[in-house]
Order: sequence, then C-alpha cells, then structure tokens
Amino acid sequence: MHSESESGYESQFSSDDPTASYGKEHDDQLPDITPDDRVIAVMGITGVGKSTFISHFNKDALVGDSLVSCTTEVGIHKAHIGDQRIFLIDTPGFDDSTRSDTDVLIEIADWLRFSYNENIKLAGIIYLHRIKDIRMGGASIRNLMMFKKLCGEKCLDSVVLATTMWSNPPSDKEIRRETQLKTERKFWGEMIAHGSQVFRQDDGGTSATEIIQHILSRPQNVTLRIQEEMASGKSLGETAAGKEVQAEVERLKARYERQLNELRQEMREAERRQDLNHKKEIAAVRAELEEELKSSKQQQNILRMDIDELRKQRDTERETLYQQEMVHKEALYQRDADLRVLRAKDDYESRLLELETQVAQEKNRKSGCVMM
Ligand SMILES: Nc1nc2c(ncn2[C@@H]2O[C@H](COP(=O)(O)OP(=O)(O)OP(=O)(O)O)[C@@H](O)[C@H]2O)c(=O)[nH]1
Ligand SMILES: [Mg+2]
Repeated sequence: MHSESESGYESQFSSDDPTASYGKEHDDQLPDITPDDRVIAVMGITGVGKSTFISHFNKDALVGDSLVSCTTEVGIHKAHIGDQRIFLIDTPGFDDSTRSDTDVLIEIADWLRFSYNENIKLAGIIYLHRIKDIRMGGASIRNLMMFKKLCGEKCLDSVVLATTMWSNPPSDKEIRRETQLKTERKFWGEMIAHGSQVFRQDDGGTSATEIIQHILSRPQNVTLRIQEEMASGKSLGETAAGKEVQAEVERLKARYERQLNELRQEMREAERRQDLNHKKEIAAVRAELEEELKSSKQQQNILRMDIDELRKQRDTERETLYQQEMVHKEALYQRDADLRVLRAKDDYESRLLELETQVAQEKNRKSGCVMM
C-alpha cells in the first residue's frame, strides 16, 4: 500500500494545498480516474474519523484536532492497494459545526452528480460511527437517515458500517453498543438486512486496509439513489435526501416562529411593566431568532433551486470571497511595504543626524571648542 499526492484530481491544485478539494476547476477538465480505478466514499458525522481513515492511505487527508469541523469540502485522495489504484473521497459530515445541513448536502450531492456525469462509479461507501458515543443522539440519527436516503436500499450491500475510536482492549460497554447498533432496525439492523457489512476500525492502517479490501473484493460498482434522482432532473429538494433536509429546515422554522410569537407576548408584558432591561434582553434574543428564521427561509429556497444554478451561485460566492481575500492580502502587503519604507527612512535620517553630529564635533574639536 502506498499513497500518491500528485496527478489526477490532486495535480489540479496547488502543491501547498494538503487536501485536493473538488471544485469548479473540474468543470473543464476530466479527472484522472479511469474505469479500472475503484472509487470509495467515506462518510459519517463530523469528527468521526473520516480523514484519519483516509490518511492511512494518503497522508494528505486533513485530520482535525479542534472542536470545529475540519473537512468542509469533498476531497479526493489517490492511493494504491497492491496494484489496484483507488480514490478515496473525503466528505464533510452533517452536523458540521460551521455549516447547515443544506450546505453539506449541496457539497456532497454536487460531487455525486459530477461523478455520475463523468461516469465515475463508486465501488463502495464506508460509513463511520464513533463507538465511544454513549447515545445514538439526534445528530447521529439525522446523519444516518440522510445517509440511507442518499444511498437508497439498492446500494446498501456496497456499504461498510465501521466503528472508530475503540478502547484497547474493547470495553464491555463498547461491545454492548456495537451489538445494539447491529440489532436495532432503526440503527444499522435494517441496513445489515439489506447486505451492509459491519467492521471495526480499531487497528489503524491494518483494519482500514481490511475494510478497503472487502470493498475491492466486490467487482460491481454502484449508482446511489440521489445520483439517479438528480440524473432524472429532480431538484435537490425533490430527492429523498433533500426532502429529509427540507423536513428538518421546516421543523426548525416552525420552532423559530413559535419562539418569536412567545417573545412578542413577553415584550407586551415588559412594555406594560415598563421594564426597560427586560425589553432590551428580549430585543436581543428576537434579533437572533429573526436571523435564524431568515436563514431557514433561504435554505428552503436553495433546496427548490436547480443544482446547476446552485453550483453557479456557489462558485460566484467563492470567487467573490477569493477576490475579497486577495484585496485584503494586497492591502496587508502594501501596509508592510509602506512600513518598511518608513523604517528605512527613519534609519537613514538617524544615521544622517549621527554623521552630522560627528562632523560638527570633529570641527569643534579642531577649532578647540568643547561641545556641551
Ligand atoms: N482514538 C481515536 N481517535 C481517532 C480515531 N479516528 C480519528 N480520531 C481522532 O479524532 C479527531 C477527528 O478526526 P478526523 O479524521 O479529522 O474526523 P473527520 O470525520 O474527518 O472530521 P470532519 O472533517 O470534521 O468531518 C482527530 O483528532 C483524530 O486524531 C480513532 O479510531 N481512535
Ligand atoms: Mg475530515
């Protein structure tokens, strides 16, 4: 097993970019993925260990060490298992700490649509889960639901469900959690019944290679449900995964509206009592909720849009951000240059003053005066 960080997708990015991110640059360039290559997507909630898994095959995968999500864009990493060339697709996870589910879905769906159009088929999908998580909380359940909707039942036999972050040796609690994950239909039970395989990612590169080898042992490639849906002309919001996000956005929107109504009532009470401080507090919370509500409405509009339009919009936003960054960098560079000139001028003037003083002292010495 060895990794490469050049050629293919990766070569289209600057060498100091450690992660090859998929982006608009690919519009006019065919990726260097041939039908003989096997492409494997790695998915799961943020911080579960997707990039770490990939880094066992290609050191360029960007592993996070902070509380915020690390991988925000789809990244493509090339590696070899024996003679087989593989491409590992790193994906941002739902429950991203900085982005909405809508943004994450756009990012993943956009790559899946692009790969479908380029006839790049997936050999399999690895779905990671932290065995350390005490409960299958809201975010994990939502992520799993989204994943199932993204894949569709037909693809489930190409899915590997793998648990990360095992203790050594495994604790009883971890083993009990694994059993629960495997047996409860709403967790992994139903997926296992449709052919998904369970692995432990508990031994670094060794267990990671076993997982990849299992996928490679299956000759067929798969098309995910969302890829078929988008190819048939559906907007993102019309796909099963998009509907899942829509439902979540709708639920949040209803919650913000309810809270705003409650605040209006509270505000009337505060006005009646002429309680200025409370009025200020309510106004601050109301402003936050109104922002959230605005963002939910924007997300609903985004999900109704055609994915091509979305992509163009996103590329324009990125371009604007890039331009702003360049202007900012240029201003900083100019400020540094101005500072250097000022410093050089100061140095020159002090040196000149020093020399003038020396000359005056010399003159005075020669004429016999004493300088005070
Ligand atoms: N103990 C242990 N730590 C792990 C394991 N896998 C990942 N980590 C650590 O968990 C943290 C997050 O790992 P990442 O690989 O960045 O997770 P990710 O899923 O790519 O996260 P995002 O990019 O934010 O979605 C890092 O500090 C890793 O070192 C594992 O199997 N065991
Ligand atoms: Mg990552």
